[in-house]
Amino acid sequence: MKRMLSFLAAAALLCAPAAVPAEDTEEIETVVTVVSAPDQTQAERPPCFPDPSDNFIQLPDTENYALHKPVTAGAHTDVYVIGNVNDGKTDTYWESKGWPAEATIDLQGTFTVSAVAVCLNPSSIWEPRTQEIAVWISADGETFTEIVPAAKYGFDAETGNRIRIDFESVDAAFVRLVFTMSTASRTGGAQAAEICVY
Ligand SMILES: [Ca+2]
Repeated sequence: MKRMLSFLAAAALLCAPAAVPAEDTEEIETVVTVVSAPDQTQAERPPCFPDPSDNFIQLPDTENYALHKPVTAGAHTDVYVIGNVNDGKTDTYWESKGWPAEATIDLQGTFTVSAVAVCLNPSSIWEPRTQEIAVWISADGETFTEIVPAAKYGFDAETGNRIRIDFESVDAAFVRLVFTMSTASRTGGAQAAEICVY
């Protein structure tokens, strides 16, 4: 019993808050140092980290004559209407229903053009694929002339999921891209997030 009492006494001592003599407490001054950070308006990358966009197919930095212009095509799949193809956003796209798939852009004026670009969503969830494309032009929207015969172009997120077709400068009021094939597994038609004309 005596042993039990001493054990309880020891336990009570251990659990009791330590008494701090009043004269030992002293206010500790809080020191705050404010360090101003340099202004940063965009993400910065250390030079030793490669920028994935360094591998992207470069597009002309001149005006894209196709942007927001009237565009027509045949049947489309689901909600993927042709108007998505020149709204300036790579997260909206056109998907044709079947082949061949023609997208005709009315440039609303005659322009000297020398390149077109076809872009998909740059995200790597878009599987690499090959699409076969020809380029036609017209002065009046009725008579079209083929200026670049059908050829196969590889789309890959590694290179920006876009392709560029350059050709001899020519005056055009309408530009038509004719898609005749795609190797993408989950589509029965052409796909393009943006068609650009330079
Ligand atoms: Ca788009």
